[in-house]
Amino acid sequence: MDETSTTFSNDLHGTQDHASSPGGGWLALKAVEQHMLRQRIPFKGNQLLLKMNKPDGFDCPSCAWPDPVKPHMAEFCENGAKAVAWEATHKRTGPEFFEKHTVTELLEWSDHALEDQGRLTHPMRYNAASDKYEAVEWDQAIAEIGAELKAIDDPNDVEFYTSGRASNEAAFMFQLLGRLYGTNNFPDCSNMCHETTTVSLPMSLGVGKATTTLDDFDHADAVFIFGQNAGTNSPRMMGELFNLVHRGGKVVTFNPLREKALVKFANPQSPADMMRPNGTDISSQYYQLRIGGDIAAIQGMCKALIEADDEAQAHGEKPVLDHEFIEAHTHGFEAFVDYCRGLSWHTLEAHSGLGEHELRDAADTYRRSERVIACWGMGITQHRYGGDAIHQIINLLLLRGNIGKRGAGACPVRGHSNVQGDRTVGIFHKPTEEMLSGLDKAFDITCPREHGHDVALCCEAILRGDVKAFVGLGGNFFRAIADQERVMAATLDKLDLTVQISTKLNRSHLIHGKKAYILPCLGKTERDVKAGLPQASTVEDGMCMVHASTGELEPASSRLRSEVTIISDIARATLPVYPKVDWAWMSEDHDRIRDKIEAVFPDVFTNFNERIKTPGGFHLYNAARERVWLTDTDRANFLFDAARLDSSMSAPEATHFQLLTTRGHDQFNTTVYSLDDRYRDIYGTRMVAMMNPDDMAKYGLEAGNKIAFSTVAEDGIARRVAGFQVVPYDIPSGCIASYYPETNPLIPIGYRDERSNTIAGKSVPVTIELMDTQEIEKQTGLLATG
Ligand SMILES: Nc1nc2c(c(=O)[nH]1)N[C@H]1C(S)=C(S)[C@@H](COP(=O)(O)OP(=O)(O)OC[C@H]3O[C@@H](n4cnc5c(=O)[nH]c(N)nc54)[C@H](O)[C@@H]3O)O[C@H]1N2
Ligand SMILES: Nc1nc2c(c(=O)[nH]1)N[C@H]1C(S)=C(S)[C@@H](COP(=O)(O)OP(=O)(O)OC[C@H]3O[C@@H](n4cnc5c(=O)[nH]c(N)nc54)[C@H](O)[C@@H]3O)O[C@H]1N2
Ligand SMILES: [Mo]
Repeated sequence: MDETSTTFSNDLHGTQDHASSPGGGWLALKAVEQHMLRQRIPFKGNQLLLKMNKPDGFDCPSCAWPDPVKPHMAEFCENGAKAVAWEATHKRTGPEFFEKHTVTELLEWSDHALEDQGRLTHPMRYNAASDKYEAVEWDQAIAEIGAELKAIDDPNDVEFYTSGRASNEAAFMFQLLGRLYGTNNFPDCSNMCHETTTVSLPMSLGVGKATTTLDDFDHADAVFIFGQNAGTNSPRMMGELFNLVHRGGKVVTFNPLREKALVKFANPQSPADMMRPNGTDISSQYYQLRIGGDIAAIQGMCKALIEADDEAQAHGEKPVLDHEFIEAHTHGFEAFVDYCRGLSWHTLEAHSGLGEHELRDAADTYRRSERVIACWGMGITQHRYGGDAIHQIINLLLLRGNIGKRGAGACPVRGHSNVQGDRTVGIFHKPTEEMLSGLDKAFDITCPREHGHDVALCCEAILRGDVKAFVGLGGNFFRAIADQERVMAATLDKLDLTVQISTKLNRSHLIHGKKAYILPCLGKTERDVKAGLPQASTVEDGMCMVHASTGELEPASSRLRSEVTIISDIARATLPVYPKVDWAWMSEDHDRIRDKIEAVFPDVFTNFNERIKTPGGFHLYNAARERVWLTDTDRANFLFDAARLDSSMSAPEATHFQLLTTRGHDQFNTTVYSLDDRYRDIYGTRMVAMMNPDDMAKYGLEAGNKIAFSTVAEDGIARRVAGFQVVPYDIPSGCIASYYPETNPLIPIGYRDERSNTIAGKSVPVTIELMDTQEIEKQTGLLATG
């Protein structure tokens, strides 16, 4: 069931229609229509998309980009529409499906094939004798799960995983379940994503979230984008960039790949733009730096600005740096300036892969722009020195007072639609004492104090054999993690219990424990009626706006339960009675859960139920935005750790490549909608290695050759994945790009941002080898029968 026939339309010279077209445009509308039809949903006159991201509708289940306060007629994007269609599909994965296929057989299926079976409809229980999942009644499943969990002696042997689609209400109930069970083991998809930001941004600014709101994008003069592919992963951001460019603002992009929509974009929401064959030029400057070259690139810009400021001062001209802001609000400026002066252009060029003149040009655009926003994504966070790169981004912003002024700020672009909210309401393996005592007081309980596991620590515990049970609230843990094959092998049939609360079948259901359950739940688009009343849930977007989301659609099956109900049912079957924790009462009415959230976090969620009635919701206080600095120095910190930065800039080994693992245009994380990546002109397969043509020539490779990657790791463990077709691509020499999650077995679990443990999936050191005919034939044969 994997991709056996592959075709390439990759064309570096842009002779193809698709290759030469801008991002967005008519092709985006066509893609939405095709995708909906494939999911057997009529496109014409569809009301579904009109309800998306509207005050009275549902929040898009795709990314965390905020909704505008005054939405367009249809406030959706191509990939948001795909995410909705994928959930609203008319296909079903019921008991008849599981009856036909053993788990061993399904393990050979591709990620796309598994999820494409459609929505899960029944609770399922694994039967080891038949090696199949079989339908089970809800009550039975819940009672058995409760009995299993109760039988485990040490609560720290259980992992409670959250993926970022869970609503605030579901996440709050889930952390309460875990903590009353007795653990702070809350591995969270954020640990593979923006944990780097959550940990390192507060060191600079005292907050771990965006200091911008959408309004700032309307007032910015320039947006600098580091390692974030907006056209695919937060396409509604393209609307902001589009407007900015039409106002005369600048977009400056740093990315090893020329991501199509950041080069040119035709805005499907703008009729005039749709009539222009080439769309709008988005980035005025596009810097294809080396993988991991951001630290050097940003320091080069800072150095250029400091030099320009010296010169301006010497000539009695207006200073380049905002000395008033620096004086009043920052700490560490002098030391940082000295450090930058000491850096050699030679090193900065070698490491960034960019020339001094390019970095000076970029710095020039920065200084000419009064108000600058810096955005970053996984191209920054998923590195060993990801946190250090974030510190450099903030240093750059601080030099000209670009924090806490309208039109400027730090904008980490978060991923999952509610990944930020889940953390705010308590999904955290290192909870603060303040939060725990809030919980203790609100519920008259005693929460465990010992810190728990994040994703990396959870994987290590599984590898050591120290985990007995895994409970997943959404997501596809075993496919999204690093060192996937090793962790899967240590899980399959070895854990006592795995429970997955999910909407669709995925690989994590197949990596089952001795006892295993799949519990099917409602999606965001679906009506959630409790005690006769439709329930709204809430989410917090990537710019700290909290708002309600109400599902519209008839549920995919009458048996589905809401996440909140499932968690409450498991809690009742597992935990002793706590007089002040009435699970059933809370789960019947989300207002009651929100009242409890407010009781635990009174300053953050003051008048919670009242405030979500405002269309568009409310903004959570962000101290740095107000120039209040909750840092160790009570100021915004210029940060550089010279020794760490030095090692981050050690010369790249000539003998190996840096591999970046990224998302294609037809995927949402491990959910693969199709094998095409229209924005990179790759069709029909995801098993590709995008390589620099000079590197190909050096290694005697031709387009279409099949190669294997092997990780260069110090731990002596062999990690190899084979079957990637070479595609000549516009990427710096020494760098290769390929897709996530196909490459995840290559990433050692110890390979992560050092402060936050975030998976370093953007710079995996690999060697490559040409596959021999025998191995190719064997693999093709396997896939054909799979
Ligand atoms: N349609 C869709 N939307 C999504 C998702 C999805 O899978 N599909 N996923 C959601 C989630 S959870 C997240 S976290 C976000 C992810 O959204 P992004 O942050 O955009 O994630 P990626 O696609 O992994 O990679 C980002 C970019 O980083 C670049 N890059 C790689 N290495 C480097 C580097 O060293 N330096 C620089 N400057 N750039 C580099 C890559 O070329 C790529 O363009 O999107 C969210 N939205
Ligand atoms: N190599 C590499 N690895 C990476 C990354 C990378 O860039 N490179 N990115 C990392 C990042 S940023 C992230 S966020 C993680 C993602 O890791 P996860 O969040 O664990 O993975 P997803 O693929 O988003 O999860 C998809 C599954 O979620 C379930 N689902 C969908 N909607 C719902 C819902 O409403 N409720 C419930 N209960 N379940 C639902 C479906 O069953 C679906 O199969 O992966 C990380 N892994
Ligand atoms: Mo993410």
